Amino acid sequence: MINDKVLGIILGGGQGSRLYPLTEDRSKPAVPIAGKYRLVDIPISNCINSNIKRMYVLTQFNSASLNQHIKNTYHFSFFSSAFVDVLAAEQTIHSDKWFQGTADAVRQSMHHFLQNDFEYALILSGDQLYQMDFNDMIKKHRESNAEISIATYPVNAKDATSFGILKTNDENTITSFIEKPSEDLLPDWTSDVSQQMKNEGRHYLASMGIYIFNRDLLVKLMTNPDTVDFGKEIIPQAIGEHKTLSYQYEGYWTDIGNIDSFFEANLGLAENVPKFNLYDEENRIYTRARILPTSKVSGTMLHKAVIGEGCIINAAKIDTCVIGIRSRIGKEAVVSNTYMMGNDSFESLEEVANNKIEIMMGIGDRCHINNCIIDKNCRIGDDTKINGGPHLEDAETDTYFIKDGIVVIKKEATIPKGTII
Ligand code: ADQ
Ligand code: ADP
Repeated sequence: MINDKVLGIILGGGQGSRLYPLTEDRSKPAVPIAGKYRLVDIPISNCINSNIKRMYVLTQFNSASLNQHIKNTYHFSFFSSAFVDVLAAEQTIHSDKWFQGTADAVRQSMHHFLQNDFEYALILSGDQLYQMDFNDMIKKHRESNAEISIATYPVNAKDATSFGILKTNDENTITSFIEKPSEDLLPDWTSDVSQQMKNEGRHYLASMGIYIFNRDLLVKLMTNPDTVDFGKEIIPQAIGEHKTLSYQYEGYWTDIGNIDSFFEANLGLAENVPKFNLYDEENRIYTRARILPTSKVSGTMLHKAVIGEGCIINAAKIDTCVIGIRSRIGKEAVVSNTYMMGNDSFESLEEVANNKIEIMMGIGDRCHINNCIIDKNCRIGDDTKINGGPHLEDAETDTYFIKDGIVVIKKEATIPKGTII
């Protein structure tokens, strides 16, 4: 019953510049992951699995594809109070500005939230891969009479500089917080973590950017328009003033806010036992049911391959890849360490002939592709060789983008036959 008291608020993304070019013409929550899902399906599914069924997704862009995805995916009973609503930054009489930061996004949308009956606001990031039952966190929040709770995760020194880092007392009350500390400050910010965490070198307690706020406190904290960000202002200012609890989480959790981590998290799904479990029937990840045919594979050596529905694959070899829905891969192609997002539609052979399409959607014959993200609806001509890796410098053209050695083929791009990258 407790979850009738909780409203989910999903921070769908600012400009999404760290995921560029995947966010070039779609909003961040709509970025496709794991071959058939979108980023926003993760926090929404976590809420549904925790029985929290009233949610807002805050986004900077009013993207048609995001609205369509949410409208077509999350149908609740006519008699239920459940909903998933997208709130895009909008001009109002009070504000003509885009969301200036995470707290500003919440502030500008507050009038929508307050139309609902709730006691706790559960604020979530939209770019993380994890499965978490929020009920336990809410229970601990209530039992300890906290006003704010922050989910926390032990990280190592290398990662600590990209997160909010905090310290707690023996009752798990947060006593201090610093947003993204520089390396030289780190020695002051270690915590007494479990032996296993120590063994893994994870001495720092990071904020997961997952917050519970008591409704009245959130309303109060949102009155100052000069505080625009949770990590930079709201949280550090609230510590000490309002009881703020650390809820330590030790399951799998990863931030997928940049190309490198996005790539790694997707390919991680191809491991023998992936850290993120898509096969847990109790905690399903929901997405749009597309009613696609099964995939067809011929003459391909498959090793660590995750393959979506509706694919037609004639490649020679696929190794450590996530191949998204409706993908087509031509004969004798070798594809490794690649996340191919798939296509929005099928192209029939008649269509190709009638429209004189020279390069079909998908990967052509005899291509060699390694260390690559291929966005949707790309056409990669026969005999193309793309070999990503640390030997490549960061670069950008009309059709591709190289970041940290990963080659990202842009959405709808056509790569001419025989191209070498
Ligand atoms: P960051 O992830 O760096 O740190 P931020 O970029 O503010 O923080 O993003 C938090 C979430 O809000 C992301 O999902 C992002 O897409 C979304 N977001 C950002 N700006 C937005 C806007 N204007 N409108 C809507 N959504 C927006 C935060 C905390 C750290 C914590 C990490 C954990 O500040 O303390 O350690 O999250 O990942
Ligand atoms: P997804 O399967 O990734 O959820 P959709 O099926 O919703 O994607 O389609 C994504 C986009 O592709 C939408 O803008 C949709 O209108 C478009 N689309 C879908 N099917 C076709 C088609 N057969 N021909 C052209 N565009 C299509």
